[in-house]
Amino acid sequence: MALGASGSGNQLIEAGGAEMLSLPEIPRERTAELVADMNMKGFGVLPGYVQPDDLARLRSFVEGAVSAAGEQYVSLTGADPVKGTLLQVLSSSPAFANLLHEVYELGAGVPAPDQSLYQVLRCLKGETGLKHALLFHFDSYVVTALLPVIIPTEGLTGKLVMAPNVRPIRSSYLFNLIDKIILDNPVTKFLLRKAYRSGLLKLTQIPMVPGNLYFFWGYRSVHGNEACDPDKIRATALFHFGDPHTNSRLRKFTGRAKTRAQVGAAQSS
Ligand SMILES: O=C(O)CCC(=O)C(=O)O
Ligand SMILES: [Fe+2]
Repeated sequence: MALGASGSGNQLIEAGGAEMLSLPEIPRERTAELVADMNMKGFGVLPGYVQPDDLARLRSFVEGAVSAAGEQYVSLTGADPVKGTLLQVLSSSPAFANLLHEVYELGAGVPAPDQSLYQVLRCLKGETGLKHALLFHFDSYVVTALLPVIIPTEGLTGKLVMAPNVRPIRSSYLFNLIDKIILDNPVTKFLLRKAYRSGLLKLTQIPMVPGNLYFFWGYRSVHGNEACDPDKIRATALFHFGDPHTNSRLRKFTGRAKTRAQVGAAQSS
């Protein structure tokens, strides 16, 4: 369903007078459809979430960042390195945070925790970009929203691939850690890559369209991206929300408590 058909119009969002971002308002019924798609197909899409003009400016920013990295892989984590861009405006917009909270609540059936969004701009290019293909993993956060910024239009386009919803939200960090140890080791990763490339492992393939906003249960789904041509840029902005294990003493003990989203610092502040 096209967003324009929701009839609710766009909202202009301003950040410090610098950037204006025009975002569609998503009615709750549309969010419920999105969540149903995430549960049933593995992912939901809001087509044309970001306007072409906004996207064009973001594209120039990415090209600059990749050029500064010597036309190689670069990832920018948090709001600071993307200050003044649409990505910062987006992650600090209450409407955007509310959308992720609503997805969380409709999916998890419990109130959204008081945590900020964790954002990453991930740019693949060159040989180093290729090294980031098919690195299958679970995210640490329940909801993943993915905005493709630049996607190659021919050759290897770097589709998102996933085995959706293969695990529940674990009741304890220990079970989550066991899952991660099983998946996050070089042997499993190698075997999964091999099985996928040989066609033995069938995964849901999602072609990426810049400007669309894709949602999936990153914590519950094994996922990664296919390779993209090393001479082209593939850039995706990721917004993660809802870390179920912030209070785990085990995580603090094992030193994996690098809490990247801030707890008790909701975005709307
Ligand atoms: O860029 C992508 O398509 C996915 C990246 C991802 O899953 C992640 O950064 O957690
Ligand atoms: Fe991920």
